[in-house]
Amino acid sequence: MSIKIALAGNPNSGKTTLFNALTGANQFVGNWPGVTVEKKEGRLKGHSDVTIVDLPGVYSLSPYTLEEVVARNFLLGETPDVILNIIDGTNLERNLYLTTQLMELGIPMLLAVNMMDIVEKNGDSMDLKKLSSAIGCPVFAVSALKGRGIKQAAEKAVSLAGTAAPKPPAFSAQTETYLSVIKERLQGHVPPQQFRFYAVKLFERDDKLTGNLPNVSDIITKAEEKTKEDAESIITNERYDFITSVLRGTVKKKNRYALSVS
Ligand code: BGO
Repeated sequence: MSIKIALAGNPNSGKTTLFNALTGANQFVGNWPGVTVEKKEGRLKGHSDVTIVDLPGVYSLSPYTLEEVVARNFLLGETPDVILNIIDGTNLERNLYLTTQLMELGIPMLLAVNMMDIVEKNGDSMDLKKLSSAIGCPVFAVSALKGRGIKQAAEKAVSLAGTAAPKPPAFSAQTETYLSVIKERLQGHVPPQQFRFYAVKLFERDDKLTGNLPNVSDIITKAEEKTKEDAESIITNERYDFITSVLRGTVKKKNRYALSVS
């Protein structure tokens, strides 16, 4: 059985370094269908049946850049077996924003927290067990540059194929109520494992993806009137609230005056 692993992460998270270390010379370069964005695939060293697809580096899965559209079309249309999400350990808060969206795709996933050599050099520490249980997927400390932890992370990624996907991030009860009404309307329109992703996208008025899906403007209007915020901001705030709760007690910075998260 062949396994496809999607490598996803922010620009500058170390994605290229990790991809090169995991695949070595076994790489094929092309273009994503219909666009001039470079597509790189490679065979995982020691596994002739495992392909790693290097997604464009993105901060979000919104419809605003070509890279984001390419990344999400692949994740939704090709449904890889596993997502290997690389995040920069020196900037967890910003990097986890993409993670909250990857968690909604219904695909097994793991996190590789990269740049751990810098984190350690700075004297900072993080409780990866806590991070793993808060996110609901395996977490590995790695240094792509030094080759530390990457083999273990890749082997774990292979073993996750066919297992359960993480639960999506929990939003406030009010927002969850809106999303569950939208999910009801999505029955029969998209695969069940993608209900959550599409429900959020419909709520955000992301019509690049949702043009032919049921109308939910009544729910959006209700939510916006109640919160006095636009729907897209409601979701962004929910994501940052989730990230704040995930990071609480997870990260210890040596210089407490530089603390962004405690
Ligand atoms: C330069 N540790 C450290 N210390 N650095 C890392 C690690 C790690 O674990 N992983 C990656 N880097 P990309 P994207 C650079 O290129 O893989 C470094 O965008 C430089 N270049 O070496 O390209 C990596 O694919 C000059 O750094 O990321 C690279 O996700 C001076 O992080 C950068 C200093 O990695 C981005 C760094 C000319």
